[in-house]
Amino acid sequence: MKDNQALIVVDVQKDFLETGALPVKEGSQVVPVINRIIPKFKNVVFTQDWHPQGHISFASSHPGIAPYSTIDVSYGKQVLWPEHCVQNTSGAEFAEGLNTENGDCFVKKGAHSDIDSYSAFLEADRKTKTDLGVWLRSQGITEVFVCGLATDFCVSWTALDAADEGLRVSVIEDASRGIDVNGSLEGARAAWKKRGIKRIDSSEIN
Ligand code: VGL
Ligand code: ZN
Repeated sequence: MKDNQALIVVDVQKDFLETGALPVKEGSQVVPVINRIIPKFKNVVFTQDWHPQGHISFASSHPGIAPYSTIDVSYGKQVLWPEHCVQNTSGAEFAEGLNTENGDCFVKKGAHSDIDSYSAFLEADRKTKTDLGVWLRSQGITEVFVCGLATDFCVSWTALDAADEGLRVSVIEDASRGIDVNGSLEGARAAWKKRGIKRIDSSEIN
């Protein structure tokens, strides 16, 4: 455990588990892996996707357009999803059994109706910042380990923005699972490589 390292656990919420509204294959399998590594970190961050009803990322907000298709919005391309992680619903709660008790920082994102936010640092307009960057700096953190759901969306965007913040970044792949829509998983891994983001297994954390 090093004082300058943090674990960032991204969106391990009921709606992203196998039985959730936006199911991620094998999603629940990340829970025991994450619980095992939490005690190895002095600083642990938990994020939650936290959307208002009628959110721009919901297919139901765009009549006639099917879930998992992509549309153009003011800030670029937006994949449309089934309604998920609506604020204060059970689907937005952390997965059963995830040890969030000793979390040091909790970040809710995607709460603006007209902007999505995959990243825990910066919303999809690439302007609206969360408090996470400031918090990490205030704790003297220079290296982060990112895991959770989904590998190719919120985990990936969070890892890339962490690199932009000047942090050393690793994605813990066995503590993450992906959605893999239209080559998104392969695209994410290619982007990490370009940015010097490492792919590791939880067994490499000691
Ligand atoms: C996520 C799609 C939509 C994620 C969130 O947590 O990866 N994916 N909202
Ligand atoms: Zn979302």
